[in-house]
Amino acid sequence: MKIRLIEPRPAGLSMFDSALLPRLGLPLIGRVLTREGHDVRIYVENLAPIDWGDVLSADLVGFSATSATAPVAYALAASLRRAAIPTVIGGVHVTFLADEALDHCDYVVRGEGQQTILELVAALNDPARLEQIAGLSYWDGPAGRCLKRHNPDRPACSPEEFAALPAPDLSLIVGSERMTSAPVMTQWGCPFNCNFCSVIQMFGRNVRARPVEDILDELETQRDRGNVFFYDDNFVIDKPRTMRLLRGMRERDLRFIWSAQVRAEIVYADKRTGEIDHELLGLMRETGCSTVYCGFESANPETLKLYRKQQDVESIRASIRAFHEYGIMVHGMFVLGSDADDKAGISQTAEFAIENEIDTVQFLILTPCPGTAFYDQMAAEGRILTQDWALYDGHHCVIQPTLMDPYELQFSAHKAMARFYSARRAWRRLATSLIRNLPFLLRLAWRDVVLNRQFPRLARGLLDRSRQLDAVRMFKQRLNREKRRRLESLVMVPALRLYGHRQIRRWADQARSRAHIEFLKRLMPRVPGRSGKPPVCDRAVKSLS
Ligand code: B12
Repeated sequence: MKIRLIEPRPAGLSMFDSALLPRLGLPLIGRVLTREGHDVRIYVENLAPIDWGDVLSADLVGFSATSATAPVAYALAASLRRAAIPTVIGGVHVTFLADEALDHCDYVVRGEGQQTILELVAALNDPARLEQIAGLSYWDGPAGRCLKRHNPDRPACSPEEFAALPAPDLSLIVGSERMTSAPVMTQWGCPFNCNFCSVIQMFGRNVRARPVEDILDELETQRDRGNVFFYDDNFVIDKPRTMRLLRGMRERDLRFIWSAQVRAEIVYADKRTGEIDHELLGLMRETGCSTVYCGFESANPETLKLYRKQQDVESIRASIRAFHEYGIMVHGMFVLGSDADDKAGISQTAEFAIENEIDTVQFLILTPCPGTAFYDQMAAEGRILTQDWALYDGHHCVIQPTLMDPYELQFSAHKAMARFYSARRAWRRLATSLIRNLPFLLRLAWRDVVLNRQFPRLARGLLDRSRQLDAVRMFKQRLNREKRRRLESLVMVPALRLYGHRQIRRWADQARSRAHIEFLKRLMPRVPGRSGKPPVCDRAVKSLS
């Protein structure tokens, strides 16, 4: 059967536009389908445009959607359905809103989809078998009198089944060579219970981990890429296992520059005494860890409690210090707008990030993703402002906070980002780094740029905006790991900060952001302050635009 799979890109600009990375659901599903002899191709819109000629001749088209990309996926699926092409959709959003998704698609795969899709494809010519497929939602009954049917949930795959899953087939993705890193996932699930996160509802708290040897084998196949991003929601859950993986990388001489999502307290050998785990950090550094993505969430202890984060502010500080001591960059992920956050609190969080010298940050606005405890709470309290899912990307305020107006939350989060990503701060950091490392950079410029036979191609690429990323990648591929690592640590942070600076401005300038800001402003009470002036936010928005 000819099957085409699509991961649509979200509408509008976001801070993640430069991350040329797919989610791994479709490559995994692609792998299990090709093993059964099907002809599969995957389009990840962020990586390459969709070839509609190819898609329109498929026997089945599948979509993967998060909340923010669900509206685009629905629109595409609805138009294919009108062309009488069967469509199926899966992913973290539709798992919890299958009824909604069926309005646009023929089939919805809820939860983990790798087994359900095989059963669905096998049953397409025999609709009587559909009702036996766990985790499937579909239209049932004679034409004109169809009803939505939701079969019972499919239990999450067992640790043994998980361990036996094949590695996702990235080669099925059109444009996979443009990926900025090799994405590798070693575990599914998260033992924690943060109230805004949909991972626990989707993959459970019972963590399943792949055998270390299999992961090392998968890494062997990615040697050419140079960079690896471990997608685990929490890369260090079972420390001895992580250490075995890292030692295995060292033994097999897998020289990657890698990054991963971790929690702050992994830096401790003993949290009670504050003793730092030098062995783990040393091994991370030695095996090429360049950046950790840390879900710090907030510098406000009350907010951390409300999020059920099980983390204190001191651990955040200690972890930044410890990672930096080992030359590992820190990307701090914060979620703003809890019931304990006010405007001053948000600006303190921005100050905290600057003072503690976090390298890069994301200040996202607390968003109620369907399926989460937080969504249920917001819905029950009538605090959801819009169900335009395209706005559920952490860049838009879609709830009524308690200590602020929605507009104030939107504005404060934007201001926090703009403050952190100030151009002045970025240039200052670049200048200091360049001066400190001048001899190294001059050597590099001479040996690896001027004497590089591909210099003319490289120069042309760097001058052409649309090919800059490819040119940078081509250049990096020529360097050995130590040089690449040093260069990245020098240039990466200022470059990302300048990118952030530009992207924040572009975000605020685009029509859909302005429309949302106007929508939030209309929700503001129109009572002038005691001075008779308009509310502070009204004045503030002028400085935004
Ligand atoms: C890697 C990753 C990223 C990458 C790549 C992003 C991309 N291309 O979307 C980066 C870092 C750029 C990123 C950014 C963001 N991300 Co992100 N990200 C992830 C992460 C950690 C892993 C994704 C993955 O590969 N999972 C593993 C695969 C196997 O799972 P899967 O894709 O869901 O597929 C399985 C099932 O869902 C199902 N399935 C899925 N699709 C389909 C399709 C069909 C046809 C079928 C049959 C089945 C099926 O079967 C698959 C196998 O079982 C997830 C968390 C997670 N554990 O999933 C968050 C996650 C997807 N991200 C999330 C969010 C919110 C974001 C951001 C908006 C904000 C942020 N976190 O900083 C941005 C927006 C990015 C964008 N452009 O849209 C949320 C989405 C929640 C929601 N309801 O929308 C998640 C779930 C994290 C969370 N804590 O809740 N992200």
